[in-house]
Amino acid sequence: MQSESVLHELAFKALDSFQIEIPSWGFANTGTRFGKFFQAAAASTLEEKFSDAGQVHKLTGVTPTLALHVLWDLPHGASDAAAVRALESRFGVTSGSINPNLFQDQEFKFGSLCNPSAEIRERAVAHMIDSVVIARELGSRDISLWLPDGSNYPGTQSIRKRIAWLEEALIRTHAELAPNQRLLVEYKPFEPAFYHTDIGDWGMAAHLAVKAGPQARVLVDTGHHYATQNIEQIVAWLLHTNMLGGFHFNDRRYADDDLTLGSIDPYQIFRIFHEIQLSGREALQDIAFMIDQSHNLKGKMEAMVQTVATGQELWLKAALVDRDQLASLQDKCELVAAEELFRGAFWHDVRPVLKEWRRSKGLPEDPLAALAESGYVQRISAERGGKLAPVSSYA
Ligand code: RM4
Ligand code: MN
Ligand code: MN
Repeated sequence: MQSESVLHELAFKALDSFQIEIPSWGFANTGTRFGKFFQAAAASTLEEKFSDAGQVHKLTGVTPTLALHVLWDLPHGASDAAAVRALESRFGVTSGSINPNLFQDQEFKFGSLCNPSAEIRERAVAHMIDSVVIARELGSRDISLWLPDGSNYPGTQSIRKRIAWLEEALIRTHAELAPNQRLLVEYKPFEPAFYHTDIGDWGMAAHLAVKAGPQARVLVDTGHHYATQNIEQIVAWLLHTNMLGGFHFNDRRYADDDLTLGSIDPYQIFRIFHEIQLSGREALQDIAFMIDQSHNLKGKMEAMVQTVATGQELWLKAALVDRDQLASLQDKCELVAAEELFRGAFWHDVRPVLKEWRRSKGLPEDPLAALAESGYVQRISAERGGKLAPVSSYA
């Protein structure tokens, strides 16, 4: 490990470079396919989601943008943009990635961009193009596509035809992007489809992104892998091929559990962060860090603040790896020494320096405690608790 003063400087630099986008759906009532447990503090309007996001940003200082889901947050499309703009300035956070919704409409039962019906595919492409327009109106760089399409039974759909339809749809969407916009292609091995998913892994996503055009990249959702997959290796490949567009961070134990970041396997996030930090500062500009979580049991505000703080801790730990020293140990095949150096950074208690950094920025030292002291959750629970109306998000 380096000297204390070097560590301190490194830590501050690392923390200055870390920002993470929070999702609007992380504040709303969500559930599982078995049901939902409503929370009094849950946000049910976009105004409430912006208010919560503004509060998280005020407490942590590192969440300036809010990811929006078109159907849940902008049901009237681009004509909602002016209202969203007003919320941005009122609550001090701006719109982040725009997430099209191709999974809730009844007509998408057998697929959206990959539906065998040309007419339905056309409607799905129109929704993608609307999403590009919404993003442009809101000044958002990224359109973040998660495609639910797939099939449940062997032999019931042509996998090859669907690849071609998807290529065509993404080429058409890409053609609508402004020069500063990007199309991020997310992958997921299963769910809602159980036999084949049209974008099932990072190879398929990377192929589609290349095919779509130069402004398309891959989005890695940490929960969208089989249990033993080596995600940092996928990240290293995407970095090497300049195809990494961003992340949906969360944690999982079994499937796409959407648990809070680092709650099950913090070492994995550390390993991913290490690969990113190896690739240098410039690359960082092009990698969108986003949270994609659904807090069914934990308080939503608490879970979000906890997640952001955990992200900072793990980012900081990864920054403490002495990368020159590690490279030389790797080259000499000094395995145990290399591993101990790597693990040493992971076990380093970064919380004191993180507190110091927060103080230096005029932020509360302990954002979770500050949230509790602020009385914000009690206030919104009292204000919102009465309206436990069902909401449409199942994230
Ligand atoms: C998917 C995927 C998407 C998210 C939806 C709601 O599993 O992770 O990114 O927007 O859920
Ligand atoms: Mn996701
Ligand atoms: Mn997911």
